Formats: sequence, C-alpha cells, structure tokens
Amino acid sequence: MAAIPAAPYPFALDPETVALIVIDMQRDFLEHGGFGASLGNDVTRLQAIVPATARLIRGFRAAGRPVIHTRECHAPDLSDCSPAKLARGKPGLRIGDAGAMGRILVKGEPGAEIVAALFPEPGETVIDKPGKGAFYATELGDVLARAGITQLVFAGVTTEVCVQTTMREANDRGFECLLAEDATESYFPEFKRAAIEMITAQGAIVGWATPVDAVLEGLA
Ligand code: C5J
Repeated sequence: MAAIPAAPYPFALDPETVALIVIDMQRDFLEHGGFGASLGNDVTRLQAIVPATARLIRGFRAAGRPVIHTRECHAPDLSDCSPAKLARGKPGLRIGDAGAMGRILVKGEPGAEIVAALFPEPGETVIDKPGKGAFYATELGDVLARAGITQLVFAGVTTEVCVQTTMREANDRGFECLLAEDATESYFPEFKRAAIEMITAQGAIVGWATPVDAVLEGLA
C-alpha cells in the first residue's frame, strides 16, 4: 500500500485492488465534427488530455490492473433512453438524430466509439451506459465485485458530468475514488475546477485528486 500525494490528503493506493475507469473518451465528445463540437464546444480542450490518459492506461496495463472503459450511448431503438433525456437539447441535435458521425450517441455508430489513441485492448471491459453515471442500468457493479476491486482511479470526460456522477455513485457504493486530474477535462475550465473542489472538499467527501504521475508512482 503506497500513500501518494493527493488532495485533500495523501491517498493510500492499493495496487492489489485498484482499477482504472476511463469515462466516455468517445469521438462524439472529442473530435471536430462530432456531437460536442456541433453544440459549439471547443473540443481541443478535451483532446489535450489524450496523452496523459494514454500514459495512465499504459501504466495500469503494465501493472496488470484492470482498465475499464465506458461509452455514453443508447440502443438503436432508443428503448434505453428516458423520454426526459431524449427531449433535451436542440431539435436536430438530440440523441438518436443524424449527426456528422452517425446517429448521435447511438451504439455502433462511429461517433459513439472510443477515440483511436485510447482504444480498448482485447479483454478489457467496455461498459455502455445510458445514463451519466456508469453504475446506472449497467453491469459495472457486478464486474467490479467479481474482480475484487475496492479502489477506482478515474479519468475521462466530462469532469463535472459523467466523471463526477460516476465518482459519486462509486463513493456511495463504498469504493475509494481517486481522480487523475490531468486526465480529465471539461468544455468549461471553471466547471472542471469546481468539480475537483466539490469532490475533494470536506475531507474527500467524494474522493481524492492527484496528477497522473503520482498515480503511476503508486502503482509501481
Ligand atoms: C455529457 C459526458 N457531458 N460524458 N457526457 O453529456 O460527460
């Protein structure tokens, strides 16, 4: 067990029971011409974390620890998308509508796929999630229980939406949660900052945050 520097205080990383969860690093959120860009967002902010995220993934693979990927996406018939979620956004730019990378956030469409630089390796778990949180309506809880995981390191996008939601779900389920702060990003820098502050406030009320390098040192 290695105590690594983290906010709000050192995190006791257990290399025997930790897994990495990489949230929604999908083409529709990161690439020019995707869903995120069509909403007017600057996707270069999200692209900038790809190298750090790739380094983190390589570190977990090298340490023989699980790497779990998630994708926010829905069945082609949208049967797993609540009417409330379906109604959000501008007409023509809603879930299931035709976008430049296929139907927006629909499983099997090019835009729903994970970016090439972070593509899952054979054997790695990929969780398709219909919600913002990765535990909601998915097999994630069972996967983690079967693997004996007690700690989760988080990376991915966006910090204040799917990453923070999943960290909160995990925290309530008893996992110790550590955010890799340079491997997560938001379209809105102030939201990223605020999310990290909310997560680490009040003695790690949701979890801890630390740079990728510190996580990798703890794994070694
Ligand atoms: C959003 C996500 N922001 N992955 N999805 O809708 O954070």
